Amino acid sequence: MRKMKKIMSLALVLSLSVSLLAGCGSKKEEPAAPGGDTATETTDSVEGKNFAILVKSAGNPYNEKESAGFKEVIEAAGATAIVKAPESATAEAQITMINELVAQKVDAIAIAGNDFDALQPALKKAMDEGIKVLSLDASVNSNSRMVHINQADSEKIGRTLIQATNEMVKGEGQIAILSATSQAANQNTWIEWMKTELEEGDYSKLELVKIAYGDDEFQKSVDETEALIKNYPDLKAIIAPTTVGIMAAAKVVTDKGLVGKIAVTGLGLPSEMAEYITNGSCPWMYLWNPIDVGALAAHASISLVKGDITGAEGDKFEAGTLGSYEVIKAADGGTEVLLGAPFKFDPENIDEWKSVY
Ligand code: RAM
Repeated sequence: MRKMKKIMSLALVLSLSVSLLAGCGSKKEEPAAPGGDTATETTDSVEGKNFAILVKSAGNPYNEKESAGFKEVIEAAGATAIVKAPESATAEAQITMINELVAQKVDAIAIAGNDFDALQPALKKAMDEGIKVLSLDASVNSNSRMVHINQADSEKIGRTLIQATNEMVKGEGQIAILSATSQAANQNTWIEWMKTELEEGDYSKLELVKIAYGDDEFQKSVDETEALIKNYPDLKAIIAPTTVGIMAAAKVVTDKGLVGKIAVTGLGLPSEMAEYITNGSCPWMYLWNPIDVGALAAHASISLVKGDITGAEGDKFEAGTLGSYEVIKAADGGTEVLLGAPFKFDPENIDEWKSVY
């Protein structure tokens, strides 16, 4: 735990002064990239090239941290980072922005998808024009991307959240999930693993009564939490696998004087959740470093544009201070790069982390 914290702090500090291994890319012949790109050229430098990141929506600090990590790495490589975020987390808004980026002839697009399938025509068009496309955080389907940057093992996240909740409610009672949008691939995958854990484990006295969607909007997440509490007076826990949702749920539970009666857990930013971990509304929660998710996506984007990788299984690349990564097979039939393990935040460590991210 101490070692882990040290490594993460070090990575964070170093990521602020990261210098890329510009000029170290080895030239090699690559097969055609998924998505129809015909030829992959190789280049040693990305100076002057344009790298876009398109996150789920504006006003979400998690997305802002992802974008900051991306920008830092891209600019350190002498390239330009274009940061895009639609007002709300919809596929339509992202399609408009993808089309703009294609018209701008950017070199790469890293996207946290608001829909698994709906972005395919727009992203395929981008790849047909030679733009390198990858997803991060929330994947798009394997025909719409060259590789996905996955923040942590999805099965582990889903199963761990049920095990934690079970412990918090002492094995008994009604529980609910407060998610982001109903179309988000990351939340939906985690929820599927939560359901699998509920079926496979010894949870006969736990009852999942409802999955609500706050759309990663704070007020909607507050409203949905209030509705859960009203409609299920015996509710014992809320699992929010979204940083926006978990903060909204913890605030409502706190404001209504329900600390100790309803436990909130899920995935939260330490900076936003410190007060709720301290007051006990959220006994503990999990996350990874969103700055690193963005930074890893930037390194992968650069390696794709340089032609060092195509996103094929077995591809290897250097991600600066984050270390070396390998492209592996993803559960959805495509490929992915796994950032690392999720990290647990509790009353003992939250004060050390709240200023980090
Ligand atoms: C929210 C977003 C994001 C997710 C985190 C955990 O900020 O939905 O996609 O990864 O929560």
